[in-house]
Amino acid sequence: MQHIPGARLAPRAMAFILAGGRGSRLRELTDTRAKPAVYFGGKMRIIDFALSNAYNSGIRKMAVATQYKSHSLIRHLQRGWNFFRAERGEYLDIMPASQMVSESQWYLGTADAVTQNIEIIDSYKVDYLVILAGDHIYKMDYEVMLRDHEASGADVTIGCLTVPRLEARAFGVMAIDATRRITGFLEKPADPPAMPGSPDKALASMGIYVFRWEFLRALLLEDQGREGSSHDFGHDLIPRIVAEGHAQAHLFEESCVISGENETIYWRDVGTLDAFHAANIALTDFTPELDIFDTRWPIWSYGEVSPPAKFIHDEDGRRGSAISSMVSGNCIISGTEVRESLIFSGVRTHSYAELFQVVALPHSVVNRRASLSRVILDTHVEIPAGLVIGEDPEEDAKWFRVSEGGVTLVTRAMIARWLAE
Ligand code: ADQ
Ligand code: ADP
Repeated sequence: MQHIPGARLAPRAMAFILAGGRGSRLRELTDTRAKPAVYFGGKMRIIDFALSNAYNSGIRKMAVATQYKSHSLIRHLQRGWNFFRAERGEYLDIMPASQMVSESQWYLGTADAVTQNIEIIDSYKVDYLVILAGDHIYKMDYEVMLRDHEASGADVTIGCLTVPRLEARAFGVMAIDATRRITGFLEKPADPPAMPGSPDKALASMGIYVFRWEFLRALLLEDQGREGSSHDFGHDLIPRIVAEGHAQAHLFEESCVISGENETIYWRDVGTLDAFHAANIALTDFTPELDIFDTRWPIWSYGEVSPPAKFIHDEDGRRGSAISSMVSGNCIISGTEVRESLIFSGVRTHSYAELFQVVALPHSVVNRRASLSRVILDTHVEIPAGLVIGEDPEEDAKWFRVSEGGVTLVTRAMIARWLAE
């Protein structure tokens, strides 16, 4: 396609969202659903952030590669992301592993998830592929990154951000020169190299890659036949481009969307129970670092049609209240004191119950006189009357999942075991 200088690049790009990984550090929260399908922020799921970023950036062709426990994720995409119109050139394709290639049932690695769908991507006639992970919380304008890619003429442009050096063990870590060309790349190094002049910091890959499709296509076909390759971007393709071609770093601060008054550069991998709990509860702060009320960069999701949240006195006149909290629709808070908590839709709480820093996922129920502190309730969990969680971690750990940071996750299966004893 002829390129007009200054014209937007996002309409010529496809976003390919990798949503097949398990996210095992979220423990039982990902027993029944993939990490991108895990709920976040009162109404959304984690994948809504990557999809909304792509949509708000002007990208109208998207593919979501699914694999591990994909039912909940696929159902969410079908309900919430069904507004794309093929006649306007808009597509959102769900690409389960693997209907296309006969020899392997599953996607072998992240690059293989793209390779197995080459023909579908070809059919959309796009010039760029923006590869994203479906499991991070952030707001970013990929148009800025696409322009950066075009300007440098690199083979690949990698989104990156500065992280504490020791945390970088979980990431691809890179060294760059003054022109931001990547001169070294190590996938999940045990001893991450520091940034020059900042011994405690490292430059980490966000797992966001921009390629020209023609270039990536050839690279994938070459990698497919390569012996010893795990067909993974971080392990195989990126190190090879850094060594043999031109890989360029794109700094997150260049394209991070900051529109709320108190917003800062915000990116979270809510990959552990502690990180998940903290990031959700932080939304109830007086001035949260992440503004989900931002209408200039809305986070699209599936919103069910439901009655508003209701707060009621019980028959003894005890007030149902929620302070420094967020409460979704279809909730009934009856005679319960809720503080610093995030309550998803369809939750019911009853008299004399107390909730402090609770993340209550949809349709969970808290019965009378239960007291919960720093707890995550999975969907449809029913907390029995009088149960106290969060006061005695040793006792809690006998039945529930207590994290390193002292957050307790409660699932339906755990309550069933507790009731059976
Ligand atoms: P990881 O965080 O380890 O490293 P990885 O397991 O490669 O991420 O998963 C990336 C994304 O792909 C996730 O969204 C995951 O759900 C999905 N995924 C994993 N396996 C898949 C498969 N077989 N099919 C489809 N989807 C799959 C990567 C990079 C690092 C970088 C971090 C940033 O390798 O260099 O620093 O992401 O988080
Ligand atoms: P969601 O994550 O979409 O809210 P649920 O929490 O209700 O969905 O369930 C998560 C996943 O587990 C879904 O794919 C659902 O179909 C599946 N699931 C729910 N309950 C059961 C069950 N009792 N046995 C098997 N699978 C279940």
